[in-house]
Amino acid sequence: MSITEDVLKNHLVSGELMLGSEVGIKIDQTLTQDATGTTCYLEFESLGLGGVKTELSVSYVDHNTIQVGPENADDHKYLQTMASKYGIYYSRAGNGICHQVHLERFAIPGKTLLGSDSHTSTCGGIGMLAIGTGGLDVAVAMGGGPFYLSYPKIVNVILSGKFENWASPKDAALKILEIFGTKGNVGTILEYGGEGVKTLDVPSRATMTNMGAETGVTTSIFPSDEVTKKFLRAQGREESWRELKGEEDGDERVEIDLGRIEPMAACPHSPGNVKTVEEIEGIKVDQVCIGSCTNSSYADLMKVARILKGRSIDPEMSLVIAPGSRQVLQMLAENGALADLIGAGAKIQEPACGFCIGNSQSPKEDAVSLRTNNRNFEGRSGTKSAKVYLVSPETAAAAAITGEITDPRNLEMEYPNVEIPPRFYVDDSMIIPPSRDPETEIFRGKNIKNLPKGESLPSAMVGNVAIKVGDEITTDHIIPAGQLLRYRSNVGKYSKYVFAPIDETFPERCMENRKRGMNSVIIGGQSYGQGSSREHAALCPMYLGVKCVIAKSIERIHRTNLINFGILPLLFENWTDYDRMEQGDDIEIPGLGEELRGGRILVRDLTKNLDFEVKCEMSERQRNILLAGGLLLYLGATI
Ligand code: MIC
Ligand code: SF4
Repeated sequence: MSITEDVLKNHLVSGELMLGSEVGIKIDQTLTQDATGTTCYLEFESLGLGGVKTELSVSYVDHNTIQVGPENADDHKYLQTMASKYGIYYSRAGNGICHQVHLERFAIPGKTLLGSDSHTSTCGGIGMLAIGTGGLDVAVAMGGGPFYLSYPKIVNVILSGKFENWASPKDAALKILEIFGTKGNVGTILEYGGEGVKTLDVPSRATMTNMGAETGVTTSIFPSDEVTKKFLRAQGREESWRELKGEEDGDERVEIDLGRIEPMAACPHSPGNVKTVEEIEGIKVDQVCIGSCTNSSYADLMKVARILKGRSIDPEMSLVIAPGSRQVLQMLAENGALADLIGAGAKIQEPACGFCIGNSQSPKEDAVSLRTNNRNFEGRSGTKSAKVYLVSPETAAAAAITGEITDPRNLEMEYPNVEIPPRFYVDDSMIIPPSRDPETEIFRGKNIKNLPKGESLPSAMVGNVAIKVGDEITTDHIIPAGQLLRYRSNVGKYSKYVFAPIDETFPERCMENRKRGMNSVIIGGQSYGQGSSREHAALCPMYLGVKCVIAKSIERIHRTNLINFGILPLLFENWTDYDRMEQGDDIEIPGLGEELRGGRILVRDLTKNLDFEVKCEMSERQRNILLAGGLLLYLGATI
């Protein structure tokens, strides 16, 4: 059996272990972060589920820590009181990025983890089946409900050899992106194996499973071996270790020789736009940002500190460093590496998502910014004209010194090899255990508004195409984060920004459609909804009256979010129908009852006088959710 099959089998609640069939699995642990958390906990409350029923649930505060105005801090207080009352651990702002902290302090090989963040897959590095999804699915799992997924295709990624100096796990993650691309991988799990695995410590493995999210796979998982045991021991958690090894007999196989990996970069504006650093050397760089849940571990930042020690950054450079956790920052402070970073001219940020989500450190107009994070979608940095390249910490540090994209092999210094310490600095005092006191009063700031209510699906529908977009539209296009993150708890206000980076007039058109008694429809290209797990990319369109998305393909998490909020996800059977449709077309879907069962339904473009079929393959459960008007109504929530 493969590791994936083993873990799925041990957690199976419903369904058959057969490629493509919908299986329900028991969730052992959940995590939320504050930007998706407030909505998730509002949903949890509306479901009236009482306390959490998982083995462990943690609420992290790591995204909205800028706190300009009271909204963020009010949300934190809401999260803290919710956590205390319902049995959830609360990791305070300043304790670090959810994925990094979870890996350090809570992740357990062989267990399942569901998180309201797409990079929950990070804990796959320790051998967890760790899956990112929308907040509503996490709310249900916290209440003890199963999580449903399509039984995955398993791709064995067999690693051999070991990295040459200056090649790193980030470069391997980018190699994976070069091989798999950012689309067409829905319903797949990457399972790592081979002799090369032994050469990678747990944080290195986690960098690779983290960025697996960018390929669109369900998750990625590593075996749990002696290296895993060593990491857990160093975290003072050896008792959580268990061995996990698989048969390496999945549905497909890809072989990678780590010894042949070179320094790589994802060029603007997609993580899939991969080149070798050598190919782009010499481009002038204005900003370097080191951190994020991909590359902010102790070893990552120690390497950077060793490269920068005794040197100064380029005079025109802005260098920003955000450690992944308080553990990392504390260790850098204690061993003096922090002084080396500061001495070289780095701006040290708190351990949080920070620049990665674009809520701070936006570069200047037209800047070239080199970052160690995982996404470089246009405008995500907060500066639309900026060109963001994703690189390893080593390549980032090299550019900070030279002021241009530099292959770190050309630095003419000895490679700063950093081993996992025998003992990490452990202090969990920023993680508050729950009181489970039912009398706890929940704090609700003025910015927390009630969740919008869905509507049940009509048996036939008329609608208007409010927007037609191209391929690879990300959730950052659908509902941007950055400065707008403060409105995550206020759907009415946040909805004014749906599709803002593409077309600011979209919400107005939806409102006009509503006045005409029309539903709104979105037409999408390939890989619609890639990127984040933010359910606001479905919730806000629902609020505006969007009832249906017809696309060439839709990414996994976003598709689930659409269904959870009662929006029909339909796929073009014939892609030429996409070409024929236009924004402004009125459409009719004459049959939405029994027809949904057949896997195909008829769409009529009334403006173009065109009839065509679309695919609507879904499980009976998903169909019932849609008919009910979304998962909350299906589960009888009080909204
Ligand atoms: C991201 O990296 O885009 C985020 C912000 O972490 C999101 C979650 C969110 O939008 O709050 C994610 O990856 O799911
Ligand atoms: Fe935070 Fe960036 Fe990781 Fe998302 S990708 S969880 S914003 S650090």
